[in-house]
Amino acid sequence: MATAARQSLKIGLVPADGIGKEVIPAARRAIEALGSDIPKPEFHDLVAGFEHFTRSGTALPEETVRALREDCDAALFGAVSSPSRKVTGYTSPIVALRKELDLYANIRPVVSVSADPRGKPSIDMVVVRENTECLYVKQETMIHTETGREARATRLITERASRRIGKMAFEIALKRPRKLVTIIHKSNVLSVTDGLFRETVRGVPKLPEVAGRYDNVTIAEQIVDSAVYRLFREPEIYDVMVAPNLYGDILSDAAAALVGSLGLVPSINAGDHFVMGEPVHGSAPDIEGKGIANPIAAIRSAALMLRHLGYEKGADRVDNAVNSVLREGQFATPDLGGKSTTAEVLDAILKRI
Ligand code: GGG
Repeated sequence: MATAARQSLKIGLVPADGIGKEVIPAARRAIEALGSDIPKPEFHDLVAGFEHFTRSGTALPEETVRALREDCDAALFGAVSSPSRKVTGYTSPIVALRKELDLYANIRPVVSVSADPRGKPSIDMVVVRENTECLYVKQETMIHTETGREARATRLITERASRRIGKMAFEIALKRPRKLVTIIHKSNVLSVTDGLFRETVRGVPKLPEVAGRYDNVTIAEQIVDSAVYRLFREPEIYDVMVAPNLYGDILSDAAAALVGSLGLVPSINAGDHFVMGEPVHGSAPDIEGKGIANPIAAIRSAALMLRHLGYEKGADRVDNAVNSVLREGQFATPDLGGKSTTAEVLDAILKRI
């Protein structure tokens, strides 16, 4: 996304549930610390989430969607605690928001921090997850049969969505040294749906509108179960992984284990006209309100959002500050084996920005 000459940067903040309410304010502070390296930020506090649903009967108010569409240049979303059972009238606001704003790509870099600031990270991959289709279209039905209940779900894979997520993966690969795209699928079993995904992504470099553009990008593919196995055995084989929604969701959480904690891994939900940063972690109800949530994934998501908007310098300052804190090791929240609070980690990062 090219940098527009903006006087101000209007950022919607949707902390939503649980520790989202603790880490999104931390990300806001990191953005504010950047001063003139970015246009003056203007924050819009917006509501969504299961907690909001229990209070008001709405998980994603129309006003939140309208404000994001009409008043904001970008957004940060925290986390959501959808219940594991069906609740009448409730649907996941994050899944809905990705669709409403057509944020079709969930881009999740998983990168370790090397001890030497000039060293190469041992883990360095990007999971590019299709964000609007697959089982997340949430078309589920239940019927009662003679032998008991029978539940069905529609899994939607379209050529259009597979093509655009494929293009996104190839564009990301172009900017990386290894330029390798691995397509994740299960088309040995799901030959129609995953078959279409695999074939369409493979076909992206042959599209007339990108003729020659991806000639230097290598394409590999991997069946999803073996991809998970190899992710843990030999993570260095991956560069950019592109996957349908559900596999991408699972793979990126799994990959987070390779870098020490889900509390470190950022993401953006990107479309052609809007970007929304979002930590990969969930709402973590077990630690909510204790002040010990790791703010790094949210802060890195803010950096990723700024980078996507073209504010490289600001994004670098945030990422470098986070990397210094992780390298120094003095301030670490419990998920990383430390005893620091959210506020202490945030302060350490702000001092280094
Ligand atoms: N920030 C990522 C997040 O909230 N993950 C949990 C998740 O995806 N939940 C889906 C939901 O609760 O609707």
